[in-house]
Amino acid sequence: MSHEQLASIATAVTTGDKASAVAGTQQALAAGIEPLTVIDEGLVPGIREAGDRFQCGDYFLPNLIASARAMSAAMQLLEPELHARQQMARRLGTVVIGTVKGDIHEIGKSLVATMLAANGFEVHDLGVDVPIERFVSAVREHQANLVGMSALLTTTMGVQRKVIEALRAEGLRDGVKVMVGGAPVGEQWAAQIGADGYAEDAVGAVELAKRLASG
Ligand code: HCB
Repeated sequence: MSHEQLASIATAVTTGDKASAVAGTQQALAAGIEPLTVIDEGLVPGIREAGDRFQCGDYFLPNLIASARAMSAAMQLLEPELHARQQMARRLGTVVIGTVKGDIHEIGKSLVATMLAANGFEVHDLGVDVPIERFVSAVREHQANLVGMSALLTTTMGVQRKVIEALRAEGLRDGVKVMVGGAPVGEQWAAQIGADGYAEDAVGAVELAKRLASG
């Protein structure tokens, strides 16, 4: 039964059916399915399928936008649930996070921000299309010890390197750990640009952030 529910949530996201994505998510929560399972096995496969259809020309931008809206609406229901399930017993560190300049992909970055906050980090979410200097000023302003950067486009991933260079030029690099993520990014890229780590998903980002904050 739960597998069917998750599959229909995925279909609702892929087809941009916001009402069904929201209703399906409500039903899944009422049936006791964990919010992370709804994300990992319903929403994420649904949005990835939309991306695949876009890539091969079956979908156009309005389809992708409709899918993203359906996913975001469902995420709004899940975020308080994610928070409610975690104990924010202690502050593990202060994180500045954003999607880099030129890139407006928000869903993954926001999910990572939510999960970090739910796991005891103080999170300053700078949003999307964040200028290099805004990352730098936010690190200074909040005395952050972690920076999270998201980039979903091959054309914007280079900005992650520029932010690291800017942190170095401003004398802030030694005081912060930098983690990167996003579809075109990987371990090798992280090493290449001098980041401290890469995370594939939000759960991995929490583990990485904990490791970096304690090291
Ligand atoms: Co967009 N888009 N898009 N898009 N989009 C992608 C990314 C493509 C791969 C689709 C494709 O062609 N297959 C492609 C990029 C190709 C490339 O560069 N290699 C693409 C393109 C081309 C574009 C436009 C250029 C399309 C156009 O205008 N012609 C345009 C770019 C606009 C811009 O940014 N300047 C565009 C626009 C859009 C929207 C607006 C329609 C919409 C975003 C809406 C929004 O976010 N509010 C959108 C979407 C939804 C996607 C796909 C379908 C899904 C992205 C997503 O939300 N995934 C995506 C296809 C794909 O990724 N497979 C497609 C789900 C989340 C949960 O995963 O990977 O974002 P995530 O995040 C993970 C993970 O990476 C990690 O944890 C997250 C949670 O698990 N993580 C971090 C992320 N950030 C981290 C930071 C850390 O520190 C640590 C871990």
